Amino acid sequence: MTDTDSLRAEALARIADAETLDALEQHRVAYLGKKGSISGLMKTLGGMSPEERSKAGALFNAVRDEVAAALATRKTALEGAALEARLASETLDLSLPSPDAPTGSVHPVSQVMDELAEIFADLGFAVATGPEIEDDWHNFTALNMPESHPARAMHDTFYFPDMSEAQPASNSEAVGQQEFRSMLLRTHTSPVQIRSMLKEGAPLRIIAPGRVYRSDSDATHTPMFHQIEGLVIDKGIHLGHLKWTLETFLKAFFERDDIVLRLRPSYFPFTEPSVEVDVGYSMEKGRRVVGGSGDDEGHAWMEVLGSGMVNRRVIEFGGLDPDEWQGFAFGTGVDRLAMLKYGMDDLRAFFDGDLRWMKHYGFAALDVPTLSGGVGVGA
Ligand code: 2NL
Repeated sequence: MTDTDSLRAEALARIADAETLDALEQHRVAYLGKKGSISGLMKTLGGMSPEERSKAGALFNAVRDEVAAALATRKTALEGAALEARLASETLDLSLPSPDAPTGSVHPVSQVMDELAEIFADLGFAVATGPEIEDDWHNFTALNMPESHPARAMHDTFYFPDMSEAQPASNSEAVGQQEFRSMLLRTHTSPVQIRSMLKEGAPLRIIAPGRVYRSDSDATHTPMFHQIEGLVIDKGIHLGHLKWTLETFLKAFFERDDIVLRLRPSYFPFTEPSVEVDVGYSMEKGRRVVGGSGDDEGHAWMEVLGSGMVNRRVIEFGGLDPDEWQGFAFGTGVDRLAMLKYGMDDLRAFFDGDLRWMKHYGFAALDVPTLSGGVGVGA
């Protein structure tokens, strides 16, 4: 018993004297560790008579608990002292100016995409997305461009190598036993809308923004660029709906009310009739927009959109009955819209990744376009 008392006294004294957390840990191991002296005491219980064991067991347990509690108390005290010492030695001067942290910026294309999504969300359009690697059925055939159609050649398509030997097409909407679907990089975002028609049915009100690819490269064309298309399918849709929607969109996007539209007849295989849309603004009001050219009445006109009433055949390819459902659609280049609105003059610089250009034309991360705050915050 006296052995136990002196072991207890020695342990408590050493723990109280421990100066560091390391020293304290060594004491814990020496007393309570697997091979520690208090653990050793516990092992002697096996050789005792039942009466002895219940008495000694209670005592050993009490000593063990007391030592464990002393270790915890000392540990808290040492940690507290360490923190006090650190706080005393480290200082922070809150009056110093903040360091020059590098800030990123939002690319004009991303900014304009967000502006477009915001404007069209307000008009009830959902954003639809789809694959950039497409098959020629969704990219061409369903858009009323059969294999022989000259518009296919006009699109300068990037085709993937013919994998027909390796991977026969499994899905065969328009594909016979012996035919295979060639894969390509989508040349417009129209296939996204075909997929939406097939999947969601009608009525439908969507915009499809995204990357598109054409094998074309010069001062005004890059092999990858951004397009946004819109599609409305419902009952009794007519050209008036198209004109109102595009006028409302363009006024919101260019943030001016004096915008007038000029609709010119055009041709796209997927719309009938097809309409090219020019936007006109009064030149007296100032604020020139890049690319505009004047006419006799002091109006400047810029071609901004292609559009039309969805061709009946395309509605059929979308799995709908064209006698029941009609629609309008439009498409335009996002990069071009960004150039017109924010005054960039070289498309190629968009994709050079030059940080000086980004610093000049980029947007602050918090310039989120909102209809209440204005969709186009100053660049
Ligand atoms: C342009 C013209 C256009 C469409 C795109 C479309 C999509 C479906 C059905 C019918 Cl699913 N039309 N899209 C219609 C007219 C014009 O784009 O100049 N794009 C750069």
